[in-house]
Amino acid sequence: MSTESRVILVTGGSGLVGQAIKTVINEEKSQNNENSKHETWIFCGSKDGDLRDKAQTDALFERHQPTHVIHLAAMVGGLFHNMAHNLDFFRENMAINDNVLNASYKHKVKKVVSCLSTCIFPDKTTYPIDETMVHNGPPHSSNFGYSYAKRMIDVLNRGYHETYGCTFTSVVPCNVFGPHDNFSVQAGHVVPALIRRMDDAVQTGDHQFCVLGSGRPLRQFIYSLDLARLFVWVLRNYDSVEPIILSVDEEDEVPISTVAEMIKKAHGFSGEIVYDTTKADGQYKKTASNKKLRSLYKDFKFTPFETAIHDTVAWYKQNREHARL
Ligand code: NAP
Ligand code: GFB
Repeated sequence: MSTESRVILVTGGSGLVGQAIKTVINEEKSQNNENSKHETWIFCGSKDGDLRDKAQTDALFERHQPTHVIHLAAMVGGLFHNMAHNLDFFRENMAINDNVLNASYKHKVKKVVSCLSTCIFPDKTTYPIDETMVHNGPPHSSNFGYSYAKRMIDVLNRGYHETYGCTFTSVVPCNVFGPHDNFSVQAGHVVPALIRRMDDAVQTGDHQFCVLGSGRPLRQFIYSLDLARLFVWVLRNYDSVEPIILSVDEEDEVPISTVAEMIKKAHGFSGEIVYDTTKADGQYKKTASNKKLRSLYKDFKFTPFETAIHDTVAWYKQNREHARL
């Protein structure tokens, strides 16, 4: 780890992953961690500049003069939000990504770490999925807009590296959840949506709780604070343009029904869980290999899924009034 002073701009810093990185960095600073002594961290949200707009993006970079960028800003949502807004997901994320990477190049940013997702891989594929498979076929139809926009980050990274030698890379998280998530019933991902809807059910004394879809699809889930620690590690230690998957192990994949049962247990909900199979399941599975990560960061310990669910439910109950709904 070098000791030159760094200014790290985190786009999307007000969101689920950005706030987790902020928590991790604050922990490091309180422990007087050697690494963070030379680092100034700036966490931005859309109020600091709408990154769909080129001039506002350039102004943000002019204002902060970052040496490094963690690029999280994006239009983000769960399955149902993607299905309803594929064009917006494509156009907004294409604009944001092109503006942020072009501003990074123009302001001579030494390194950019952007964010893909395991849901952007080809729908028809062999398993486990690995980093070489990003462009090997069309993504699942439910989120083709978001998926193609995210894949273009990888294309832009390779273009800026080939043309200008930029160190622009990307990480590929599996499904993320944790404090500061988007708990919107319509737009949120499955974990925050179930947490919020089951909390409502407890509050109203319902005896039945409806999970959308069959509950059979399989997902790998990473706790936002674990992802944050891995993101900071990538920023400080990983310099390849090739994407790197940041996911729990393949065998930690769980069906949605198990997620619902865990959230039920964390809420102490005594009612019955039923499944509305008239609603979409989305991708059945997107099992990703974390072998590359494990080969580079051998002793990383993931938070046990049940603990992470319990802590996220507790956070939501304590922050219900000002959580994103
Ligand atoms: P999030 O909670 O929805 O946060 C999105 C962030 O992007 C917010 O800070 C938001 O700012 C910002 N943003 C959105 N549109 C913007 C715009 N036009 N200009 C400037 N900022 C804008 O999302 P997240 O879950 O933290 O996702 C962070 C990254 O992880 C994204 O790139 C996402 O694709 C990726 N990812 C997420 C998951 C997951 O399961 N959540 C899985 C894989 C990858 P405001 O708060 O001001 O709106
Ligand atoms: O997190 P999620 O919305 O998105 O999970 P994906 C959807 C799965 O959870 C489907 C079930 O199988 C749904 O049927 N589910 C059950 C629910 N109840 C609910 C509920 O109340 N809300 C939601 N949202 N789902 C996304 C991609 O796929 O993965 C995005 O579309 C993004 O682009 C994200 O990348 C990480 O995991 O299916």
